[in-house]
Parts: sequence; C-alpha cells; structure tokens
Amino acid sequence: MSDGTLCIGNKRYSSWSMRGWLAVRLAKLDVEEILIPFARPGPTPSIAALSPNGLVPYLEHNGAKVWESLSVCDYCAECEPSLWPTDRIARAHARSISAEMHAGFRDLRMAMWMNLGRDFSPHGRTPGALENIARIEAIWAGTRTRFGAGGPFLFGATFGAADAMYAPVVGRFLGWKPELTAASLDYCNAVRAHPLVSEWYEGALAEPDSMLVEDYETLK
Ligand SMILES: N[C@@H](CCC(=O)N[C@@H](CS)C(=O)NCC(=O)O)C(=O)O
Repeated sequence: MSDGTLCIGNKRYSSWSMRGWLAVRLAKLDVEEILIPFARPGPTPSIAALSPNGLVPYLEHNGAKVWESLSVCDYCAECEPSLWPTDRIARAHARSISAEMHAGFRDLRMAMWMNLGRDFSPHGRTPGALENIARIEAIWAGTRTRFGAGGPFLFGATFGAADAMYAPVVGRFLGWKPELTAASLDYCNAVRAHPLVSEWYEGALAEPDSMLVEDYETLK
C-alpha cells in the first residue's frame, strides 16, 4: 500500500507535471502515479474534479494535499532536504530562481510549448520568447558561476528542486532549438542525461497515439 497519489497529465506535454513528478521521485515518496490524459478542448473534467486548483500536478501524501508545482517541490524538500542547497545563501538563490520560473516566462511557454516528441526548429522565436530565453540563460550562467562549480547542475553535483523547475525548459530548448550558448547547451545535456529526466522522456515517448493532442502537435 503506497503513501498516496501523484496526479499528472500527459508526459509529452505537461511541463508542470514534470516538475512535480521529478520532485516526488527525487524525494523518493512512495506514491501511486495517476496519469490523466488531457481532454481537448480543455479543461480536463477529471482533473478539474480531483485537484483543488483544477490543475496537475496534485499530490496527496500521508494526509497532506499539495498543489502548485513549487509547493510540491517545497513539500518534497521537507521529506528530502537535499532538494534545496544546504547553504543558506545558495538556498535563497535556488528558491528565487525557482519562484521566477514558476511565476514567469509566459512568452516562452506560449511560443515554445512542451512537446517532448517533436523537433519544432526553427520556429517559435517570438521577440518575447527570445527575451525570456536571454533571461533564463543569464540565470543559468550566473547560478552555475556562483554555486555550480562541483558538477553539471545549477548548484553543482546534485540535481535538485531548481533543476526540476527548469527541466521542462530544457525539454523546450532541445525540441525548438533556439540559439544557445555552449554553457547553456552543456547544462541542457546534463539535465537530459539525468536518469529521472530520461525516465520521464521514455514515458512521454511511449504514450499511445490516442493521447496525442492535435493542438500541441501542430505549429500555429
Ligand atoms: N501553476 C500551476 C500550473 C499547473 C498547470 O497549468 N497544469 C496544467 C497542465 S501543464 C493543467 O493541469 N491543465 C489542466 C488541463 O489541461 O485540463 C503549477 O505550478 O502547478
């Protein structure tokens, strides 16, 4: 008997689900994964009925009900503190860049949606998306310079909550292929090679055709 459930959407498309799932798996919570395929046109009635904010990811664990991907990361970090850096100053930085991801980059998310099964290059390069990409590259470079010397991830050797929050951005960059610095590409490759990210991709690519959503498969 598991300790609860984690509800997610299509692995191919659901960037917010990916963040929650990575946090839950990093914390090794023993929860049953419930994948609810998106209904389109949305919203998906069974997600709306189940989750307090009508969205995934949604975690129930030993009586706790947790929604919003950043809250899921924080809850998981209570169970497995290594999700955030131990150093206070690094931890403040990790929380800030994760909150910035959670709250923003709307232009990038709209122009380059997550579809882990498609190569959409060279599209999606709207001025707003390019502005967001420049900011993300600055965040990655600044974080890695200050805190990342010990390994390939944002805070060094450990893939943590901040990496989980940016992992779907990596998925977008690998699929839409905007121009990136060599350092950003190295970071993208390190994230893509992480075993949990690989496992998520495997799940995404194994989803049946019946789960494809035309809107996310077609360029606008
Ligand atoms: N701010 C939320 C965003 C979650 C969100 O927008 N989830 C989308 C999927 S990526 C969703 O549940 N959509 C419902 C639907 O498409 O039916 C979070 O961080 O968890």
